[in-house]
Amino acid sequence: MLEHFHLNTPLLESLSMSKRAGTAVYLKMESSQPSGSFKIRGIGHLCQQVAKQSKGVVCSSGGNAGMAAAYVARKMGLPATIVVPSSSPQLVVQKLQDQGATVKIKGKVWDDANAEALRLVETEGLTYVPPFDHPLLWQGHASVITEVAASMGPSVKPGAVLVSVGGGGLLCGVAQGLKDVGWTDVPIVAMETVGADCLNAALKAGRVVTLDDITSEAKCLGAKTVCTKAFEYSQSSDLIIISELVTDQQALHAVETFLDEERVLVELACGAVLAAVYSGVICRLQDEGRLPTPLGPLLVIVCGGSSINMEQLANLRHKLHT
Ligand code: PLV
Repeated sequence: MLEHFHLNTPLLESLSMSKRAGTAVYLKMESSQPSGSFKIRGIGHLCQQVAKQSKGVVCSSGGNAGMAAAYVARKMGLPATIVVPSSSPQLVVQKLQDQGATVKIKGKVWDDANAEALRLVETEGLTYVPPFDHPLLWQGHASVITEVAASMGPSVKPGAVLVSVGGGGLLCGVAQGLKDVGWTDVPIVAMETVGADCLNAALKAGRVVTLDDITSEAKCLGAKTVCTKAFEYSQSSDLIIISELVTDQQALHAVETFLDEERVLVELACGAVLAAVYSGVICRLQDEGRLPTPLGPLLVIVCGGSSINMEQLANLRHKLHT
Protein backbone atom coordinates (compact mmCIF):
# COMPACT_ATOMS: atom_id res chain seq x y z
CA MET A 1 0.00 0.00 0.00
CA LEU A 2 1.07 3.60 -0.62
CA GLU A 3 1.09 6.22 2.09
CA HIS A 4 -1.99 5.45 4.14
CA PHE A 5 -4.44 7.34 6.28
CA HIS A 6 -5.08 4.72 8.97
CA LEU A 7 -3.03 4.08 12.07
CA ASN A 8 -1.47 0.86 13.28
CA THR A 9 -3.86 0.49 16.23
CA PRO A 10 -3.03 -0.97 19.66
CA LEU A 11 -3.59 -4.66 20.31
CA LEU A 12 -4.59 -4.87 23.97
CA GLU A 13 -5.04 -7.91 26.15
CA SER A 14 -8.24 -7.64 28.21
CA LEU A 15 -7.96 -9.50 31.49
CA SER A 16 -11.62 -9.01 32.40
CA MET A 17 -12.83 -10.32 29.05
CA SER A 18 -10.30 -13.15 29.21
CA LYS A 19 -11.73 -14.17 32.57
CA ARG A 20 -15.23 -14.33 31.05
CA ALA A 21 -14.17 -16.15 27.89
CA GLY A 22 -11.89 -18.64 29.65
CA THR A 23 -9.16 -17.85 27.11
CA ALA A 24 -6.99 -14.81 26.38
CA VAL A 25 -8.87 -11.99 24.65
CA TYR A 26 -7.02 -9.49 22.47
CA LEU A 27 -8.69 -6.27 21.43
CA LYS A 28 -7.72 -4.67 18.13
CA MET A 29 -8.60 -1.08 18.95
CA GLU A 30 -10.02 0.28 15.71
CA SER A 31 -11.93 2.77 17.85
CA SER A 32 -8.57 4.63 17.96
CA GLN A 33 -8.51 5.29 14.23
CA PRO A 34 -8.60 8.98 13.23
CA SER A 35 -12.17 8.66 11.89
CA GLY A 36 -13.30 6.59 14.90
CA SER A 37 -13.63 3.21 13.18
CA PHE A 38 -11.90 0.59 11.00
CA LYS A 39 -13.63 2.08 7.92
CA ILE A 40 -10.68 4.36 7.23
CA ARG A 41 -8.54 1.37 6.27
CA GLY A 42 -10.65 0.41 3.27
CA ILE A 43 -11.91 3.84 2.36
CA GLY A 44 -8.43 5.38 2.56
CA HIS A 45 -7.14 2.66 0.25
CA LEU A 46 -10.05 2.97 -2.18
CA CYS A 47 -9.81 6.78 -2.37
CA GLN A 48 -6.09 6.60 -3.10
CA GLN A 49 -6.84 4.32 -6.02
CA VAL A 50 -9.93 5.97 -7.51
CA ALA A 51 -10.30 9.54 -6.24
CA LYS A 52 -6.98 11.26 -7.02
CA GLN A 53 -8.31 13.04 -10.13
CA SER A 54 -11.82 13.33 -8.77
CA LYS A 55 -13.85 16.54 -8.53
CA GLY A 56 -15.29 15.26 -5.26
CA VAL A 57 -16.45 12.11 -3.51
CA VAL A 58 -19.89 10.99 -2.42
CA CYS A 59 -20.42 8.31 0.20
CA SER A 60 -23.66 6.80 1.48
CA SER A 61 -23.32 5.81 5.07
CA GLY A 62 -24.89 4.90 8.36
CA GLY A 63 -22.24 7.28 9.72
CA ASN A 64 -18.82 5.72 10.04
CA ALA A 65 -18.01 5.10 6.39
CA GLY A 66 -19.00 8.72 5.89
CA MET A 67 -16.68 9.83 8.69
CA ALA A 68 -13.82 7.96 7.03
CA ALA A 69 -14.64 9.35 3.57
CA ALA A 70 -14.92 12.91 4.93
CA TYR A 71 -11.60 12.59 6.76
CA VAL A 72 -9.76 11.12 3.77
CA ALA A 73 -11.27 13.68 1.37
CA ARG A 74 -10.17 16.52 3.65
CA LYS A 75 -6.63 15.12 3.73
CA MET A 76 -6.67 14.75 -0.07
CA GLY A 77 -8.08 18.26 -0.53
CA LEU A 78 -11.30 17.00 -2.13
CA PRO A 79 -14.88 18.03 -1.41
CA ALA A 80 -17.00 15.31 0.20
CA THR A 81 -20.75 14.80 0.16
CA ILE A 82 -22.03 12.28 2.67
CA VAL A 83 -25.59 10.95 2.38
CA VAL A 84 -26.99 9.52 5.60
CA PRO A 85 -30.47 8.20 6.46
CA SER A 86 -32.67 10.03 8.95
CA SER A 87 -31.84 7.30 11.49
CA SER A 88 -28.28 8.69 11.84
CA PRO A 89 -28.12 10.79 15.00
CA GLN A 90 -27.56 14.56 14.84
CA LEU A 91 -24.22 14.13 16.54
CA VAL A 92 -22.92 12.25 13.48
CA VAL A 93 -24.24 14.92 11.12
CA GLN A 94 -22.39 17.52 13.20
CA LYS A 95 -19.15 15.51 13.21
CA LEU A 96 -19.34 15.07 9.44
CA GLN A 97 -19.82 18.79 9.00
CA ASP A 98 -16.88 19.43 11.31
CA GLN A 99 -14.80 17.30 8.91
CA GLY A 100 -15.79 19.79 6.20
CA ALA A 101 -18.30 17.50 4.45
CA THR A 102 -21.63 18.48 2.94
CA VAL A 103 -24.27 16.27 4.57
CA LYS A 104 -27.51 15.20 2.91
CA ILE A 105 -30.17 13.32 4.86
CA LYS A 106 -32.16 10.97 2.66
CA GLY A 107 -34.62 8.21 3.48
CA LYS A 108 -35.09 6.04 6.51
CA VAL A 109 -32.27 3.51 6.23
CA TRP A 110 -28.88 3.25 4.53
CA ASP A 111 -30.31 1.67 1.37
CA ASP A 112 -32.35 4.85 0.73
CA ALA A 113 -29.31 7.07 1.28
CA ASN A 114 -27.33 4.89 -1.10
CA ALA A 115 -29.84 5.37 -3.91
CA GLU A 116 -29.40 9.13 -3.52
CA ALA A 117 -25.57 8.83 -3.53
CA LEU A 118 -25.73 6.84 -6.77
CA ARG A 119 -27.97 9.53 -8.25
CA LEU A 120 -25.40 12.20 -7.35
CA VAL A 121 -22.71 10.17 -9.10
CA GLU A 122 -24.80 10.40 -12.29
CA THR A 123 -25.95 14.01 -12.01
CA GLU A 124 -22.91 15.69 -10.39
CA GLY A 125 -20.10 13.49 -11.68
CA LEU A 126 -18.88 12.73 -8.15
CA THR A 127 -16.73 9.70 -7.36
CA TYR A 128 -18.71 7.03 -5.51
CA VAL A 129 -17.26 5.72 -2.25
CA PRO A 130 -19.22 2.62 -1.24
CA PRO A 131 -19.31 1.82 2.49
CA PHE A 132 -18.80 -1.95 2.29
CA ASP A 133 -19.13 -3.53 -1.16
CA HIS A 134 -15.89 -3.10 -3.10
CA PRO A 135 -12.69 -5.20 -3.48
CA LEU A 136 -10.49 -2.16 -2.73
CA LEU A 137 -12.27 -1.70 0.59
CA TRP A 138 -11.69 -5.34 1.50
CA GLN A 139 -8.04 -5.06 0.52
CA GLY A 140 -7.70 -2.03 2.79
CA HIS A 141 -9.56 -3.68 5.68
CA ALA A 142 -7.35 -6.78 5.35
CA SER A 143 -4.50 -4.74 6.84
CA VAL A 144 -6.15 -5.14 10.26
CA ILE A 145 -5.21 -8.83 10.19
CA THR A 146 -1.72 -8.39 8.75
CA GLU A 147 -1.02 -5.90 11.55
CA VAL A 148 -2.25 -8.34 14.18
CA ALA A 149 -0.13 -11.13 12.71
CA ALA A 150 2.92 -8.86 12.84
CA SER A 151 2.18 -7.89 16.48
CA MET A 152 1.48 -11.44 17.67
CA GLY A 153 4.54 -12.92 16.01
CA PRO A 154 4.87 -16.26 14.20
CA SER A 155 4.33 -18.48 17.26
CA VAL A 156 0.83 -17.18 18.13
CA LYS A 157 -2.36 -17.69 16.15
CA PRO A 158 -5.86 -16.64 17.23
CA GLY A 159 -8.39 -19.31 18.21
CA ALA A 160 -11.11 -17.22 16.52
CA VAL A 161 -11.64 -13.72 15.13
CA LEU A 162 -14.77 -11.83 16.16
CA VAL A 163 -16.27 -9.17 13.87
CA SER A 164 -19.51 -7.18 13.52
CA VAL A 165 -21.34 -7.44 10.21
CA GLY A 166 -23.33 -4.66 8.59
CA GLY A 167 -23.05 -4.96 4.81
CA GLY A 168 -20.18 -7.42 5.21
CA GLY A 169 -17.19 -5.29 4.16
CA LEU A 170 -15.27 -5.85 7.38
CA LEU A 171 -16.02 -9.57 7.17
CA CYS A 172 -14.63 -9.70 3.61
CA GLY A 173 -11.54 -7.75 4.66
CA VAL A 174 -10.88 -10.03 7.63
CA ALA A 175 -11.44 -13.11 5.44
CA GLN A 176 -8.93 -11.78 2.93
CA GLY A 177 -6.48 -10.88 5.70
CA LEU A 178 -6.70 -14.41 7.13
CA LYS A 179 -5.91 -15.76 3.66
CA ASP A 180 -3.02 -13.30 3.26
CA VAL A 181 -1.33 -14.46 6.48
CA GLY A 182 -2.18 -18.16 6.08
CA TRP A 183 -4.70 -18.32 8.93
CA THR A 184 -7.61 -19.78 6.95
CA ASP A 185 -8.23 -22.38 9.66
CA VAL A 186 -9.06 -19.62 12.18
CA PRO A 187 -12.87 -19.42 12.52
CA ILE A 188 -14.56 -16.03 12.10
CA VAL A 189 -17.48 -15.35 14.40
CA ALA A 190 -19.70 -12.89 12.52
CA MET A 191 -21.94 -10.92 14.88
CA GLU A 192 -25.15 -9.05 14.04
CA THR A 193 -28.05 -7.70 16.04
CA VAL A 194 -31.58 -9.02 15.67
CA GLY A 195 -33.26 -6.65 13.20
CA ALA A 196 -30.03 -5.85 11.33
CA ASP A 197 -29.29 -9.48 10.48
CA CYS A 198 -28.87 -9.59 6.70
CA LEU A 199 -26.01 -12.14 6.77
CA ASN A 200 -27.81 -14.45 9.18
CA ALA A 201 -31.00 -14.21 7.10
CA ALA A 202 -29.04 -15.02 3.93
CA LEU A 203 -27.49 -18.08 5.56
CA LYS A 204 -30.89 -19.30 6.73
CA ALA A 205 -32.38 -18.78 3.24
CA GLY A 206 -29.37 -20.26 1.45
CA ARG A 207 -29.16 -17.16 -0.76
CA VAL A 208 -28.70 -13.40 -0.44
CA VAL A 209 -31.97 -11.88 0.76
CA THR A 210 -33.15 -8.33 1.43
CA LEU A 211 -34.62 -7.59 4.86
CA ASP A 212 -37.99 -5.82 4.89
CA ASP A 213 -36.76 -3.23 7.35
CA ILE A 214 -34.04 -2.45 9.85
CA THR A 215 -35.58 -2.72 13.28
CA SER A 216 -32.35 -2.79 15.33
CA GLU A 217 -31.03 0.37 16.96
CA ALA A 218 -27.55 -0.60 15.73
CA LYS A 219 -28.11 1.55 12.65
CA CYS A 220 -24.53 1.18 11.44
CA LEU A 221 -25.20 -2.53 11.00
CA GLY A 222 -28.32 -1.60 9.09
CA ALA A 223 -27.78 -2.66 5.50
CA LYS A 224 -30.80 -4.58 4.27
CA THR A 225 -28.73 -6.82 1.98
CA VAL A 226 -25.34 -8.35 2.70
CA CYS A 227 -22.76 -8.03 -0.07
CA THR A 228 -22.48 -11.08 -2.31
CA LYS A 229 -18.80 -11.62 -1.53
CA ALA A 230 -19.52 -11.94 2.21
CA PHE A 231 -22.22 -14.50 1.49
CA GLU A 232 -19.86 -16.41 -0.83
CA TYR A 233 -17.14 -16.47 1.85
CA SER A 234 -19.65 -17.81 4.35
CA GLN A 235 -20.53 -20.66 1.95
CA SER A 236 -16.92 -21.42 1.04
CA SER A 237 -15.18 -24.50 2.40
CA ASP A 238 -11.86 -22.54 2.55
CA LEU A 239 -13.02 -20.57 5.58
CA ILE A 240 -15.04 -21.17 8.75
CA ILE A 241 -17.63 -18.43 9.29
CA ILE A 242 -20.09 -18.73 12.16
CA SER A 243 -23.01 -16.29 12.11
CA GLU A 244 -24.51 -15.33 15.47
CA LEU A 245 -27.09 -12.81 16.68
CA VAL A 246 -27.48 -10.79 19.84
CA THR A 247 -30.32 -8.50 20.86
CA ASP A 248 -29.96 -4.72 20.99
CA GLN A 249 -30.19 -5.05 24.78
CA GLN A 250 -27.21 -7.41 24.83
CA ALA A 251 -25.24 -5.09 22.52
CA LEU A 252 -26.04 -2.12 24.74
CA HIS A 253 -25.08 -4.02 27.87
CA ALA A 254 -21.78 -4.86 26.15
CA VAL A 255 -21.16 -1.19 25.31
CA GLU A 256 -21.73 -0.28 28.96
CA THR A 257 -19.57 -3.06 30.34
CA PHE A 258 -16.79 -2.17 27.90
CA LEU A 259 -16.96 1.46 28.99
CA ASP A 260 -16.80 0.44 32.64
CA GLU A 261 -14.01 -2.07 32.29
CA GLU A 262 -11.91 -0.82 29.36
CA ARG A 263 -12.80 2.89 29.63
CA VAL A 264 -13.64 3.20 25.94
CA LEU A 265 -17.04 4.23 24.54
CA VAL A 266 -18.07 2.48 21.31
CA GLU A 267 -21.37 2.43 19.44
CA LEU A 268 -24.01 -0.29 19.38
CA ALA A 269 -22.66 -1.74 16.11
CA CYS A 270 -19.48 -2.54 18.01
CA GLY A 271 -21.41 -3.68 21.08
CA ALA A 272 -22.64 -6.56 18.91
CA VAL A 273 -19.15 -8.02 18.65
CA LEU A 274 -18.30 -7.35 22.30
CA ALA A 275 -21.50 -9.12 23.33
CA ALA A 276 -20.09 -12.31 21.83
CA VAL A 277 -17.86 -12.42 24.90
CA TYR A 278 -20.00 -10.60 27.48
CA SER A 279 -23.21 -12.52 26.66
CA GLY A 280 -21.50 -15.88 26.56
CA VAL A 281 -21.90 -16.59 22.81
CA ILE A 282 -18.35 -17.91 22.55
CA CYS A 283 -18.75 -20.26 25.53
CA ARG A 284 -22.06 -21.52 24.09
CA LEU A 285 -20.42 -22.19 20.71
CA GLN A 286 -17.79 -24.22 22.55
CA ASP A 287 -20.49 -26.14 24.45
CA GLU A 288 -22.17 -26.87 21.11
CA GLY A 289 -18.89 -28.12 19.67
CA ARG A 290 -18.86 -25.41 17.00
CA LEU A 291 -15.70 -23.87 18.44
CA PRO A 292 -12.96 -26.03 19.94
CA THR A 293 -12.22 -26.47 23.64
CA PRO A 294 -9.67 -25.37 24.72
CA LEU A 295 -9.73 -22.36 22.44
CA GLY A 296 -6.74 -20.26 21.44
CA PRO A 297 -6.70 -16.50 22.05
CA LEU A 298 -9.72 -14.59 20.82
CA LEU A 299 -9.11 -11.64 18.54
CA VAL A 300 -11.90 -9.08 18.86
CA ILE A 301 -12.01 -6.39 16.19
CA VAL A 302 -13.20 -3.40 18.22
CA CYS A 303 -14.72 -1.67 15.19
CA GLY A 304 -15.50 1.52 17.15
CA GLY A 305 -17.96 4.07 15.76
CA SER A 306 -18.74 7.76 16.15
CA SER A 307 -22.51 7.55 16.65
CA ILE A 308 -22.21 7.60 20.41
CA ASN A 309 -21.76 9.99 23.31
CA MET A 310 -23.16 10.04 26.83
CA GLU A 311 -26.44 11.60 25.67
CA GLN A 312 -26.88 9.03 22.92
CA LEU A 313 -26.08 6.28 25.40
CA ALA A 314 -28.78 7.59 27.73
CA ASN A 315 -31.25 7.72 24.80
CA LEU A 316 -30.49 4.10 23.95
CA ARG A 317 -30.94 3.03 27.57
CA HIS A 318 -34.29 4.76 27.61
CA LYS A 319 -35.41 3.27 24.27
CA LEU A 320 -34.28 -0.24 25.09
CA HIS A 321 -35.62 -0.12 28.68
CA THR A 322 -32.50 -1.41 30.36
N1 PLV B 1 -21.16 0.86 9.00
C1 PLV B 1 -21.42 1.32 7.64
C2 PLV B 1 -22.62 0.73 7.03
O1 PLV B 1 -23.82 1.19 7.61
C3 PLV B 1 -21.39 2.83 7.59
O2 PLV B 1 -21.86 3.40 6.65
O3 PLV B 1 -20.80 3.44 8.48
N2 PLV B 1 -18.97 -1.49 12.99
C4 PLV B 1 -19.17 -0.18 12.76
C5 PLV B 1 -18.86 0.79 13.85
C6 PLV B 1 -19.67 0.23 11.51
O4 PLV B 1 -19.88 1.53 11.28
C7 PLV B 1 -19.99 -0.73 10.53
C8 PLV B 1 -20.51 -0.34 9.18
C9 PLV B 1 -19.75 -2.08 10.83
C10 PLV B 1 -19.23 -2.42 12.07
C11 PLV B 1 -20.01 -3.19 9.86
O5 PLV B 1 -19.19 -3.09 8.76
P1 PLV B 1 -19.61 -3.66 7.35
O6 PLV B 1 -20.71 -2.82 6.82
O7 PLV B 1 -18.36 -3.56 6.56
O8 PLV B 1 -20.06 -5.05 7.56
C12 PLV B 1 -25.01 0.64 7.05
